[in-house]
Amino acid sequence: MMAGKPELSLKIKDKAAGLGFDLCGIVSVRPLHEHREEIGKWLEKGYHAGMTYMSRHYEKRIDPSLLVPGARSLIVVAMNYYHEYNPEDDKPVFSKYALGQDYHKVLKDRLYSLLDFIRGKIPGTEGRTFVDTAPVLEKAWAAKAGLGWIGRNSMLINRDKGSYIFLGVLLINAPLEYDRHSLKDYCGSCRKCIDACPTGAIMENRMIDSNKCLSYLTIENKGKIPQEYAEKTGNRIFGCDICQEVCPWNNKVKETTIKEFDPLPEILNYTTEQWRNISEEEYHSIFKDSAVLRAGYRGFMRNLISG
Ligand code: B12
Ligand code: SF4
Ligand code: SF4
Repeated sequence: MMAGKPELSLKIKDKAAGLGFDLCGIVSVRPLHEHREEIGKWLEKGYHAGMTYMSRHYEKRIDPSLLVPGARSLIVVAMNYYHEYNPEDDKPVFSKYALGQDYHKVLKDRLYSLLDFIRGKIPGTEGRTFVDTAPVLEKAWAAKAGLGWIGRNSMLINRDKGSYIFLGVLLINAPLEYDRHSLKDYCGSCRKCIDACPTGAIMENRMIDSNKCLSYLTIENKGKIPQEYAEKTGNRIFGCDICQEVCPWNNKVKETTIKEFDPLPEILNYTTEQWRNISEEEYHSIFKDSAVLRAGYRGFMRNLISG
């Protein structure tokens, strides 16, 4: 007998937990008209910097049913990637999300398993998985699904898990029982992230000016890093975690148990000098399964000499 909707939603959440996801929420699909104006302004003002792909598929970003015809339910998951990582002075700093294997694949593989599980319960279910790269407002959906709130640093933060969590979305054409949450903000009067950001990239509306953000400048940006920002990178060579490091909600978070996120030995052991001497071939071999490939060899080398 097919499970009823509330029972099925619970089973999906259990399955998600069994697959290694720390959080899972389910909401019904609808256009996010309330974010239309803000996204428009963000793009108009050029806060997406050189990420031209951000300005494409504007309508799809607002309305996920344009991504999966007949989409009814949106399942949002989060996975902890936190590792204690305090490299010594002679080593460069990678942001924590890039210490292990590429999260896109790690999350997507598990989301496909979740989709298979749902198909076993509701035969014929059509669905798509999204992790990072598609026009889906992952943080806004995660907040709506009750996974946390959007902090002043623009990150989705959960009271137990903090913000070192990846987000992923599974969009399906079957109806489910949905979570209902009131949206609460737990930043209070804190402004630590805004004060700590070395480049002033965090705006008052909880959005980021990518032109100033060291994460953008060291990863997505293909050109030179403007001198005024290059000076602020210090020995950070791939991404930036400063606005998460200072956040009190990350003080007590536990390390991830996902094996694929174990730091690469080279990241833990190579000195800045050693990194400066790697060939393009070595770069591709070390980072073959890593998100660090996103910077490209030239970008990676540029980051090593900036600062
Ligand atoms: C573009 C992008 C970037 C850009 C721009 C950052 C930004 N904040 O927009 C750059 C390159 C700078 C970047 C950096 C980083 N990123 Co990034 N990035 C994205 C991406 C692909 C799109 C985000 C986006 O649409 N931005 C455009 C603006 C318009 O949207 P927005 O900030 O999401 O704002 C909306 C919400 O905040 C919402 N909102 C605002 N207030 C409120 C209030 C309420 C109540 C609600 C419901 C909603 C809401 O409305 C806004 C739109 O109107 C997402 C993946 C995805 N597809 O969503 C990952 C994503 C946001 N990034 C992620 C990560 C890990 C990072 C870094 C930590 C990486 C690093 N260590 O270097 C940094 C963090 C920088 C920071 N403080 O935000 C994770 C964040 C996980 C989390 N816990 O939040 C995501 C979700 C990827 C993933 N799948 O896990 N990123
Ligand atoms: S990631 Fe770094 S540069 Fe970007 S907003 Fe946070 S602290 Fe500022
Ligand atoms: S540092 Fe403070 S203001 Fe910033 S996100 Fe964390 S709690 Fe919110």
